[in-house]
Amino acid sequence: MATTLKKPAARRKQAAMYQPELERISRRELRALQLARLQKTVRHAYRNVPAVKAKFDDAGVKPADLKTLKDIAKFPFARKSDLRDNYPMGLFAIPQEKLVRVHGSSGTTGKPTIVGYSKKDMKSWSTLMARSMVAAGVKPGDVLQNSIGYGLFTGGLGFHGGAEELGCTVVPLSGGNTDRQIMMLIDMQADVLISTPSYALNIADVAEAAGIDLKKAPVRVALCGAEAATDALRAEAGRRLGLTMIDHYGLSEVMGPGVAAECLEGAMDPDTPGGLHLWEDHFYFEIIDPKTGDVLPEGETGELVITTLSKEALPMVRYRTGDITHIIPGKCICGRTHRRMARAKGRSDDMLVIRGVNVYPSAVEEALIGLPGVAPHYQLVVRDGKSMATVDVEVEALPTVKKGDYAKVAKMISERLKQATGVSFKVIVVGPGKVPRSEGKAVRVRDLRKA
Ligand code: DLL
Repeated sequence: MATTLKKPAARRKQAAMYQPELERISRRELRALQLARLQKTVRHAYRNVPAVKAKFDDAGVKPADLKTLKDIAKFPFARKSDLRDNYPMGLFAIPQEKLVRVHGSSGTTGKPTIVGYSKKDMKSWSTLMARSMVAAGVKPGDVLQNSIGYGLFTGGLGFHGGAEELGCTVVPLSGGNTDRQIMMLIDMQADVLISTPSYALNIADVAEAAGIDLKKAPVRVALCGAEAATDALRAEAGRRLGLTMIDHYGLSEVMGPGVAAECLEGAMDPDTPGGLHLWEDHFYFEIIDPKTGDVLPEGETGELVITTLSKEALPMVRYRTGDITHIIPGKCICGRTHRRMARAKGRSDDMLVIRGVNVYPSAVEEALIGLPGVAPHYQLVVRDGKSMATVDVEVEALPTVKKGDYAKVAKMISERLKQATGVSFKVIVVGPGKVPRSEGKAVRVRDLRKA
């Protein structure tokens, strides 16, 4: 009679899931669901977005050509420029009366790229965010301090919707005013902090300078994302705040946060550093060679390309994210069947080519963090040079380092960077607080070139 019941011990081991039937779906069922949704998305975009129809026609493909999942490779890519060329709402597939929300890209220059949501899109988004939060160990009733920007940026309101869907108490602070953030974390006895990794580090700095030990506060987990951050930076922020950092990935063009998320079990497992479950029932993921556009075999590193599988307002077919990552082979210990991607290294357009060598700001971060006397705050400064641009690394010294020793510290950093990246950087060591602090996405590259 009791044969269908699992043993209590086995049941206790199961990771908490928001939608267990979808999160543990068999790969076979998932593929069938993906194909049906992919065909629907491609048809919907072709029928309702003239710019998509023109592009498919130019490439000589029709929705009916999509018979298997692999057939998606026949379809043309979508790029950020498509959104710009059709600004603000030319790629939307539903009439404006059916739109319930718009958001935008976080670009700081020029016009933002505008993205939209139907009522059903909003429901899918908040459900995926709730799913991601439960994967991070968040429970209904938890107090969440949301320190990610609200507004056109998808971060603040994306997490907000998920928290309400799950039944959490949201403290909607948005980014900035760090003293107040610290006060509220303590006064509201927040269980969860939501911020970018660089802002979490800024909060730790400001608290420590004020003599406040946030490790004693109840906050146990930080839901972090929106920017590339190395394991070293995340570990440092986590240690100083006394919490576990969980990574969330997403982009406005296909939804916002909630596209991929780390699970608590995986984050605690030393064998799977930085794996984020790709929510494959709502998105179809490919990794391509950024130069040739060819789809790469599973496990190889390349550019992540995403097709939405449920979006009504803005269906996106083969969107080139610019983010460099790979699929982690094998199953996750949490029991979810959705594959995982490695932490995104940064956008291909963040990459600097220095005297012929490709350098990501994250490689510099990796090398810097943890060096004696060096604070985890840095910027790469690009200037016009005689024949080509020069890139200097500006790094902050810890308050314990005497000014007279800055040159020695600079030499040590320069040697470490040369070893790690193969590039000889000029390193400028500056005093505490001199590198601008992040209140959202950190600015890692300061481009001072005139053109
Ligand atoms: O940053 C959405 C988001 C908000 C994700 C809050 C997670 C948390 P956009 O402003 O459109 O959307 O920027 C998207 O940010 O293509 C990546 O280059 C980068 N990015 C986002 N999350 C991560 C992450 C939001 N976890 C762009 N790791 C993406 C590395 C990330 N890069």
